[in-house]
Amino acid sequence: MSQAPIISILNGPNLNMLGTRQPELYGRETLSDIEKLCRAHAGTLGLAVEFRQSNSEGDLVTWIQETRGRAAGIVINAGAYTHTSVAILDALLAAEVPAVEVHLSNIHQRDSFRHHSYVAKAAKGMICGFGSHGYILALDALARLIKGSSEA
Ligand code: CA2
Repeated sequence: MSQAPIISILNGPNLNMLGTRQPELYGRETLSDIEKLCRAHAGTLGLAVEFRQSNSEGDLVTWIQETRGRAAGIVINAGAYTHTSVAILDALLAAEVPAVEVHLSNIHQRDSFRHHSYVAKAAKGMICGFGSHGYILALDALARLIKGSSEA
C-alpha cells in the first residue's frame, strides 16, 4: 500500500494560547483540540497530518522549507506573521507545495493592518472567519487539489 500524502499544518505565534482568552474572536477550543479534529478529518480523506506551532518566524520558515518534495500540501495559519513576514512568503513560494491559508477570525472585519496578508500571495486560497472549521475546509480543498493533480 502506498503512503498517505502528508499535509503539513503550520501554526504561528500565540496560537498555543487558544482556549485561554478571547473566545469571542478565536473560539473556545485549544490548539490541541484543533489538532485532533484535523487528524480525524485527514484520516477520512486518506491524508496524513504533521501538526506544528511556533512563536518563532524562523521555525515556520524552516518547516516550510522542509515540505519541499516531501509534503503534498500545507495548511498555514501564520498568526500575526501573516501581516508582516516576507520571509514566510518567500519560503512558501520556494517550496512549490500547494498551500491554503487559514484564519480563525475574519481578518477583513478587524483592524486594517490585518487586512493585508503576505501569505495570500503564495496561497492557492484563503479561508477566514469560520473558526476551527476553517482547518477542515482547508484539508478538503487540498484533498481535491491533490486528487486533481494526480489524475492523468
Ligand atoms: O484569526 C486568526 O487565526 C489569526 O491568524 C490569529 C492571530 C492574529 O494575529 C491574526 O491577525 C489572525 C492571533 C492569534 C492569537 O491567538 C490568541 C488566542 C488566545 C489568546 C491570545 C491569543
